[in-house]
Amino acid sequence: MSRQLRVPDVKRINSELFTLTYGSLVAQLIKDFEDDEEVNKQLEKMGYNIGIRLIEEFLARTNTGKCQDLKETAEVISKVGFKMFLGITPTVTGWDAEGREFSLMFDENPLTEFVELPESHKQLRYSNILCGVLRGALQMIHMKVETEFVRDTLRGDDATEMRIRLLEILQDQAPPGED
Ligand code: MYR
Repeated sequence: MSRQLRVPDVKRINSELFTLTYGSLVAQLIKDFEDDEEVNKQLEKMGYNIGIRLIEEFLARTNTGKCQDLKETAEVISKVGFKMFLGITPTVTGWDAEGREFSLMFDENPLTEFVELPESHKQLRYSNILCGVLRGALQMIHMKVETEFVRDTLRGDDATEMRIRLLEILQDQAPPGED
């Protein structure tokens, strides 16, 4: 009788572990702060502190040169940044007339697999850590941005959309850490 060797799908297991780990982080914050708005802030702040470090790895691993404009930056964020760190490629869309604002549309989001938000947490911006990561990473390349999930299927919206607004191009200065 031949024995079948089953090779575990390590990628899938890692991804599930990642999702569950993030879920427990959010659950712990909810327990600690008992207020969705405060949890949203904490997630964003954590993301920011990750982003200001993660950009170094991103630039080192990708050899990305300076982008010509925000449109190019947006494409790099989606096709290289998100692809590299989360294995997804959100769609860049929704540009304003001045080319200073755009949206990332998430058809998939590894953070929210298996997640359902209870009615009592409808104000929770569950994936807000991603807003912070992007704000921190862009701050390090001198772009001060505002980032926000304006729609989220987890909250019952028809799509998941992060809006990114360029506020200012910064002069050379040390990035403020947020603790
Ligand atoms: C430049 O103009 O200096 C290069 C611009 C590259 C910006 C790329 C930012 C990557 C952010 C990664 C986000 C990943 C979120 C999980």
